[in-house]
Amino acid sequence: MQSVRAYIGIGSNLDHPVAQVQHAFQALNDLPSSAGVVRSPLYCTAPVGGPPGQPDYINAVAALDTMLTPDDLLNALQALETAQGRVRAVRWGTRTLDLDVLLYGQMTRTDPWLTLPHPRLHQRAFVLHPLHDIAPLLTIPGRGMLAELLASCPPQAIARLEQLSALNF
Ligand code: A4P
Ligand code: MG
Repeated sequence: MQSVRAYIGIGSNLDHPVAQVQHAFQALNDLPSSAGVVRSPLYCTAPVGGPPGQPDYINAVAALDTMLTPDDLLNALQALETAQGRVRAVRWGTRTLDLDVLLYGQMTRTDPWLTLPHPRLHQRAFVLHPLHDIAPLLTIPGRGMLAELLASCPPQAIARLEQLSALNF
């Protein structure tokens, strides 16, 4: 079986978010039948939605080549979230680690358990900026060119914390 390039969105705003995201890069690289290809710089981002008063997020994106099926990949990501102390209490509430499948190759599906591409990816600067850093020529199935989505997405307070050259896993 050939591997598929998947893009994983990473977010944390609880319990040392920078360390949580760095730990997640390592854990993603260690997933079975998968290898980390490149990771984005870290971003500090204002919360979008959710309860008021939550701390800023650290966000990033990782590219993986994986032979896991999309369902097995999501199961593996949820296990990593749990291993890093994720508790699902409030929708869009604070979290130690959120791992979303942004893209699995060019696959599209609308199953609520796993929607591909991620249903809100095209609206969110905290995803589009790091994704564009590592894959500027991507096309998002059903949405269009990543560079155009980035140019037209709603403004959001975000700051890149690292140089673009710091991209190794
Ligand atoms: N699910 C469906 N499709 C996917 C997919 N492509 N990837 C299902 C991952 N999960 C997917 O997710 C809820 C359910 O979505 C899962 O059970 C899965 O089967 P969750 O991780 O339990 O909860 P969540 O992340 O709170 O929900 P949701 O709706 O995925 O949230 P979003 O849209 O990801 O937003 N602001 C900043 N600045 N940075 C952030 O990272 N994140 C969120 C979460 C809100 N605001 C933010 C950030
Ligand atoms: Mg999520």
